Amino acid sequence: ATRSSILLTGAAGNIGTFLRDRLPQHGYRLRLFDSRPVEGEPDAVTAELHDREALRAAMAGADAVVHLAAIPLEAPFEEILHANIEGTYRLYEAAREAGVRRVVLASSNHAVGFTPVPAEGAPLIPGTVPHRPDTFYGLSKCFGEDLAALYWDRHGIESVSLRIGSCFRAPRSVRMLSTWLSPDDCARLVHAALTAEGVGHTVVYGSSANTRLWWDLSGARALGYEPRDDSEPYAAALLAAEGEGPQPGDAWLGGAFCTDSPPTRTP
Ligand code: 15L
Repeated sequence: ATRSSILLTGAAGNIGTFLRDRLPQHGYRLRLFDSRPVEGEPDAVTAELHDREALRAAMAGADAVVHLAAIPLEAPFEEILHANIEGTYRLYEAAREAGVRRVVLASSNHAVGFTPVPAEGAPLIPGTVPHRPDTFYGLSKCFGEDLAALYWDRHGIESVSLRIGSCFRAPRSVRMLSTWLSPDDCARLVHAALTAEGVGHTVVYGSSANTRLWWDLSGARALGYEPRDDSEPYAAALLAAEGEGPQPGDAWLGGAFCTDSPPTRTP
């Protein structure tokens, strides 16, 4: 069978690097795109999403796009506007022009960051809660989800928007015991989002099968995602290091992003 060809934007980034290492094992051929050079990948395209010609050339013949490219933390509004909001618009326009049928979009828990953390024993947060962005960064992810909906309703381009939790090699805080998405589960989730049929425009949460999960993974499971990892083995060490006392922002899903000093991009 011919392997499908995926345009991966943000290929040099944190999640991009995880997916570069893993998606080929799921049977994909990758074309890499990033504003920064991708280490060890001479064929990667180094260009801005605003470079229409470079994006058009990279998109030509792709079966689908996995769109990760963005400023991944809080930044001044003008920077978010340029990179995340306009960048995602440019991506969808290029997909429409190239006739690409599916986009897997990296949204974020920060699109709903000001949603209260569920009390113990309360139902998990469903994918249908209203947008409650916690930062301009989170707002750009709300925009991305809505743009995805627009391009489905108006142009018939399917999207799966993944409200990713915290995708790192290992959880880095007590909060991430709830939000962690392991790199392997991330690849499983993206594979499911690329292959599920009839997704239209779907929004799902992306986490591993964490014991302390806050949100409902049934949307992702309906795509065929079967998480295999759980952050719980990291719990004892993280709780010992951090203590069980309250942390700034921990009443809300977005954690530190909900405080007066959300994490910002280091240049
Ligand atoms: C995100 O959206 C960020 O890009 C990432 O750096 C993490 O901070 C993550 O959310 C999180 O909520 O932990």
